[in-house]
Amino acid sequence: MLGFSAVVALVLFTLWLYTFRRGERPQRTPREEQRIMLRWVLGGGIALPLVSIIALLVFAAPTGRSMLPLPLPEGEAELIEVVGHQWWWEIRYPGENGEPDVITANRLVMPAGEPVDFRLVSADVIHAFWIPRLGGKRDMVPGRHSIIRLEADVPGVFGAQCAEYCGAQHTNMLLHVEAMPRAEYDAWLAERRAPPEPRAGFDEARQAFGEHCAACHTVDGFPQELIADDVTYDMVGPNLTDIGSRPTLGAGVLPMEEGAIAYWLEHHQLLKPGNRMPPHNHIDTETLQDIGAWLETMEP
Ligand code: HEC
Ligand SMILES: [Cu+2]
Repeated sequence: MLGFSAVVALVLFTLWLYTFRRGERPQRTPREEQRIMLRWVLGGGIALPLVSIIALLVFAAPTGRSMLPLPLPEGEAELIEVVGHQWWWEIRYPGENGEPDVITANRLVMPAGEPVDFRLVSADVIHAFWIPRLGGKRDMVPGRHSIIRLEADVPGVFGAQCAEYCGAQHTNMLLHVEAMPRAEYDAWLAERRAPPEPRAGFDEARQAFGEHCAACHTVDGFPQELIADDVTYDMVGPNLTDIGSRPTLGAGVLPMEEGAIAYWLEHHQLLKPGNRMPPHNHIDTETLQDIGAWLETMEP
C-alpha cells in the first residue's frame, strides 16, 4: 500500500509541477472545455480508482482469507480465547473438554510457526484486538464472538493493544504477546495446569486477601473458607494465579519488579485513574505490602 500510494503521490506532484511550467492556455470553446472536464471525471474519478482498488484487492484478498478460521489440512488450529474488559485482557486456554482450564491476564502466550485462532469476546463495551506485527485487528463486540486467525512466523515478543476507544483508560490497555516454539508453549501450559503448590507462611496476607480481594480475584487453590462471602461485586478482576510471572501490572502501566505489586495496590488509582478496582485506602500499608509480597511468589 505504501508503494502504491507513493506512485500515486509522485504522479500527482508531477502533474502539479507541470501546471506551473506550461505556457499560455490555448483558447477553447465551452463545448471543448466540457469535453475535457468529462474526460477527467471518467478517467480520474472512475477508471483510476477502479483500477487502483482492484490492484490492491489482489494483495488484500489472500491476506484477508488467511485470517479466516477456515479448516486446515493439518488438523485444528490452536484456539485461545481473549476477553476484553475495561481495561484489561483476560486470556483463556481451552483444555481437553473445551472448558477453559488455564486463565491468565494481560499476557498472551502463543505457539510460533503455526496458525492460532483467537476467539474474541467482550465483557462490557466494544474493544478491538490488535497485534500490529501479526496482522489485522478485529472488534470485540459484547454478546458476540468472532474469530481471527494469526500466525507468528518466528518466536518473539510483540506489543498489542486495544484498538477501539473503550473509555477513560483505553490507552492503558496493553497486552504483552509472546510467541514461543510449540514445545515451550506446551510446557508453559502444563506448568499452569498443575495445581499450584501451597506456599508456606503469608498466613496474614492470605487472610486479608480472602477478606478484601477474593470477591473479585480468583487464585486457584485458594482456601474456600477464607473467602468472605458477605461482599459480592458485579464484576471480575484479573485471575491472579500466576501474577508473579507477569511482565507488567495493570495492563502495561507498571513493570513487574520487587515491590511493584504493593506499590500498585497503594497507588493504582493514581497510576491508572478510574480503573475498575476500588482504592484500598481502608487497608493499612503494612497489610498491602504483605499481600504484595505473597502475590509476588505466585508463579508456577
Ligand atoms: C471490586 C473488584 C476488585 C477488588 C475488591 C479488588 N480488585 Fe484488584 N483488580 C480489579 C480490577 C477490575 C483490576 C484491573 C484494573 C485494570 O488494570 O484496569 C484489578 C487489578 C489488580 C491487579 C493487577 C493485575 C494485573 O495482571 O495487572 C492486582 C495485583 C490486584 N488487582 C490485586 C488486588 C488485591 C490484592 C486486592 C485486595 C486488596 C484487590 N485487587 C481488590 C478488581 C478488584
Ligand atoms: Cu480500548
